[in-house]
Amino acid sequence: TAVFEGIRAYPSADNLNIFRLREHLDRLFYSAKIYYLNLNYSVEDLIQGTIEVIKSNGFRGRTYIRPIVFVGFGGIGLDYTGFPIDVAIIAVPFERYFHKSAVRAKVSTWRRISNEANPPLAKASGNYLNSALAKQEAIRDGYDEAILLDQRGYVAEGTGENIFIVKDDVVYTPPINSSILIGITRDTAIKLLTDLNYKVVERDIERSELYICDEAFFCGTAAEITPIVEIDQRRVGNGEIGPITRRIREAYLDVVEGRNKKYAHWLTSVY
Ligand code: PY5
Repeated sequence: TAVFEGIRAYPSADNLNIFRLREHLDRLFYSAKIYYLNLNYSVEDLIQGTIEVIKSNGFRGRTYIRPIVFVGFGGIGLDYTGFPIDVAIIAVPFERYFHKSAVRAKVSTWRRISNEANPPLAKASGNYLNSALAKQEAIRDGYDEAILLDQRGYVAEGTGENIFIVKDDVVYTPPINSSILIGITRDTAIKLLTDLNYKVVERDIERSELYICDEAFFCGTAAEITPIVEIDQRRVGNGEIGPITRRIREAYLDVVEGRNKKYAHWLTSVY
């Protein structure tokens, strides 16, 4: 019984910076709250703990951080009232999640878990069994990633990423009631696209819109901005990485690698 986070740290010219650490830890706390997991630590404690873990490992390159809050020792049942709630923070050197510059995706035969059963906006460990089914199916069918539809049949998200599509220079992404994790990279992408003067619309997306869009990309901490160039044996646009996807990917890297001073407040320096 656990909730967790996925966070990245990136080297800049003179430091290693954790991207939107506070927002990730805030989400960890609200995921925990949903499952009645009451931590004896504050966000401030976990910020310090995260920095300490990276420092004591001496990491200087791209790093992935995985804090996990879990029910500690007490018994084997589901009534964990009064059991200790433990936290572990793991950090590992980590470069790319997808080992390709652009990916091919398939709409999964599995549906995304629903708010009526396992709320997707809590980043709970159990949610990833749904993701694992979809991911394994996609990989075994020769694709790189799966796109899950929600219980209503609208596009929800990837197995570990949010999704955006572009049509006629407008950018669309599924709304928060479409069984998604409210991604911090999604929020970052919306802000950066708006800065670049693109119109971003949060609305339900039909499966068939995936087949007629000009561009599509996944975004997430691990995936960063990953272009999607094929969906269900149909080329996205002309099958090349599109111009808006290219721009947002560059803008994202400028921010996380410390080149965009406007968003310096999103970076927590380790050293
Ligand atoms: N949707 C799901 C289901 C996710 O697991 C993730 C992140 C996202 C969206 C994007 O959220 P954010 O932008 O806040 O990272 N996935 C984790 C990650 O570290 C784990 C992937 C295995 O990217």
